[in-house]
Amino acid sequence: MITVDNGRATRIQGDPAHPVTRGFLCAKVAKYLDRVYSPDRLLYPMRRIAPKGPVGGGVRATPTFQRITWDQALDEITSRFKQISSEFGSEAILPYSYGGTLGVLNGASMDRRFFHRLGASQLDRTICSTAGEAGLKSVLGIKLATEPEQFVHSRYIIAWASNIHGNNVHLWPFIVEARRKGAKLVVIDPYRTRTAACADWYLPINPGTDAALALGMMNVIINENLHDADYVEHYTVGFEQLRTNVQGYSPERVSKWTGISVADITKLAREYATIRPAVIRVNDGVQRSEGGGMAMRAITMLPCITGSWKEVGGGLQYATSGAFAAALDKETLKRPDLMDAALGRPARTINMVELGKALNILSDPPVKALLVYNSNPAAVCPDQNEVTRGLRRPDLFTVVHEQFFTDTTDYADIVLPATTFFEHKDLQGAYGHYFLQMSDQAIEPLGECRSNVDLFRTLAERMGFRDECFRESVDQMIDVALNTKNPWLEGIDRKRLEAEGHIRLNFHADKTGPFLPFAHGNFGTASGKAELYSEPLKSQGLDPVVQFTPPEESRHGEQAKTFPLELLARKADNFLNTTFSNLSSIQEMEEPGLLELNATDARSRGIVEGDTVRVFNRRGDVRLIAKINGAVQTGVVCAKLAWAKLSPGGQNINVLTSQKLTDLGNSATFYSVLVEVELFKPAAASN
Ligand SMILES: Nc1nc2c(c(=O)[nH]1)N[C@H]1C(S)=C(S)[C@@H](COP(=O)(O)OP(=O)(O)OC[C@H]3O[C@@H](n4cnc5c(=O)[nH]c(N)nc54)[C@H](O)[C@@H]3O)O[C@H]1N2
Ligand SMILES: Nc1nc2c(c(=O)[nH]1)N[C@H]1C(S)=C(S)[C@@H](COP(=O)(O)OP(=O)(O)OC[C@H]3O[C@@H](n4cnc5c(=O)[nH]c(N)nc54)[C@H](O)[C@@H]3O)O[C@H]1N2
Ligand SMILES: [Mo]
Repeated sequence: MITVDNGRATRIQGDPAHPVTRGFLCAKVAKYLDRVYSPDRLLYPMRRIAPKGPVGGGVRATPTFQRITWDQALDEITSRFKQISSEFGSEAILPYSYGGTLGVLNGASMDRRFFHRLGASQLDRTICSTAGEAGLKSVLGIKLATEPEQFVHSRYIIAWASNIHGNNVHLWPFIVEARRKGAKLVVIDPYRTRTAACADWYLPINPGTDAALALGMMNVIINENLHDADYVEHYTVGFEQLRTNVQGYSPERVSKWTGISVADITKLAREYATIRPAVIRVNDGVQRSEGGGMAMRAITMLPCITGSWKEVGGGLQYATSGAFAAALDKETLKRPDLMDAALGRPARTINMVELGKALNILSDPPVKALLVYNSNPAAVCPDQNEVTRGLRRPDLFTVVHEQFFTDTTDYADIVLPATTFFEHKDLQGAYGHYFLQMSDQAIEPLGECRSNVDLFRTLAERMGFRDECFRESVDQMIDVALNTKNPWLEGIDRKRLEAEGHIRLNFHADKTGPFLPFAHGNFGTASGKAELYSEPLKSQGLDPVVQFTPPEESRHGEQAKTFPLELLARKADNFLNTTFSNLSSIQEMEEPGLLELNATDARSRGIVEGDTVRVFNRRGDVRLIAKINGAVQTGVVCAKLAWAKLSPGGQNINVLTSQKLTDLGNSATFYSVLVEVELFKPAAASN
């Protein structure tokens, strides 16, 4: 809720009537006014007048850019796009977007229509969670989850690779309530997060070994007959194959990989299966490893064999977004059929994680233009040196639609000013709960800012695209999104959302009561059952049950001889990926530029707290300050994501991460990274 006085927003608050967020905001959004009215906001279209690349860590435009009008900017963009299309084909143009706004319209609607009609390359948006989604769906068929409100009924809560306190605070009060009633909170994470610090039981795990742990737990559960034979019989397929498979994962074997003791693995399995209801909050950390898809697959099997989906406060929560994907008409918002008009076929697809390759390795056609919005790839993409090498290409025409002068605008030919969510209207789904929401426009756009929807509507008009869909207003598009026959949307329309702000999807005729998506089967798989054996995986040449394969870039792989430390290239508790990392009021809450390491690893390298260290591998190096705080075990180090240009060497941890993809879902492997650390010697360092 935003209070506006004389056209200026003066206050932002949580909505006390919202059953999940319950009137409080996370620390960063509580300071959102600082972001909207920051003196560093990008307010006008600009054109580059200096060579590409960062200039002295600047967060303002000068001396790199010169102000131009929207007309000049649009003329230049459309003429370059037309020229590139005629010379190289329209697929030489690549959109690049991700999580800037998750609004339904400003996230994916007019932009997609525009690029489809243009015949541009398609972007495979894999940077966050596609491995987890593929792993989860291989079992459940659909991305549904235990709703947060049910956690108060749980008696055993496992936070598995899930930094609830830092990244998902709105779930926390439900856990506090459950614990007041006696629930136990277990945290499985290689990093001692804020969540781990206040858990009842913290199990540090070796990075990338979660599939082994889940298989070990199933070994104990099945061999001790703690599974729910009735649920398994009615609602799963492949249990016998799973039973055979888990025999290879005795707690003794699993202990060697995971670093968790045999006694603890056994105790965890027994407690999870017998203290009911038990819920698993598994999050993305588990799937940012080479074997992340199979890890999520293995973990997802747990509530399917214990039958915990039947219980209020049982089941598993990864993401609830599958409900919105099923209910809303996203296809009509995006209009993929427009590609036929442009090309007569679907355009080629480029994986966003492999931007470095896409920009540097000659493909047919080569990428000659990049339009970035909702994203800061120069900072968030893995293998940053390759990304910035590509972005530096003088022949690459780069347009960036942004709110700030980010690491990516440092390489833009044209920058365009973007609105914040205060300045445009949107429909919002969610991935942590089941409420559909309307976010109204609170204030007029600052300066000459335009929303993503407006930008792409205008670009379509300038390109001469005459299709009706480009003339749709925001309200018309919201109506399109809501106009499905899906029963979950029954009785929900724009007018009601405008009046009520948020409405829970209708899972029941009486519209209330807990949602138990798989209490009676109803899985979204081809068999309609939880697939412990998967024909689709088999046909892709993958293991149809689930196996644990140690990541190559881990202590188990060959490269560990040269680079013995496993790096967790994590998110900051007070930033949102790199968003907010440029605001001083938020920087105060975060200590940036640290390398957290264990005392043993520090000592053997002659490093003491506060030393400047060089962290390096074959891909690059970065300068950080050593912090020895017991957050990680021997063999693991940790550093956090922020704007690259704010750090002393002008680089962030993504110079160390790789473009290698996960086993399922072609996602990024931000947490399978080997490095070495040494004291920083100015002459020896390359930055
Ligand atoms: N404050 C804050 N909140 C955020 C974000 C942010 O940047 N800052 N980002 C948002 C976004 S885009 C996302 S996707 C979500 C992600 O939220 P989370 O799913 O919580 O994702 P991560 O922080 O990537 O990872 C969670 C935890 O997994 C741990 N981990 C790393 N490797 C492993 C492993 O191999 N095994 C296990 N068991 N754990 C491992 C990490 O140490 C981390 O504590 O958060 C959202 N919320
Ligand atoms: N090392 C490492 N790298 C990571 C991760 C990690 O944990 N470790 N996490 C990964 C994950 S999970 C994710 S989701 C990605 C996130 O990658 P991105 O989505 O690129 O994340 P941000 O850094 O938040 O950048 C979003 C940008 O969009 C801009 N923006 C916000 N709203 C709007 C809008 O309405 N319009 C336009 N045009 N722009 C807008 C913001 O100003 C911001 O600069 O990063 C990934 N990268
Ligand atoms: Mo993400």
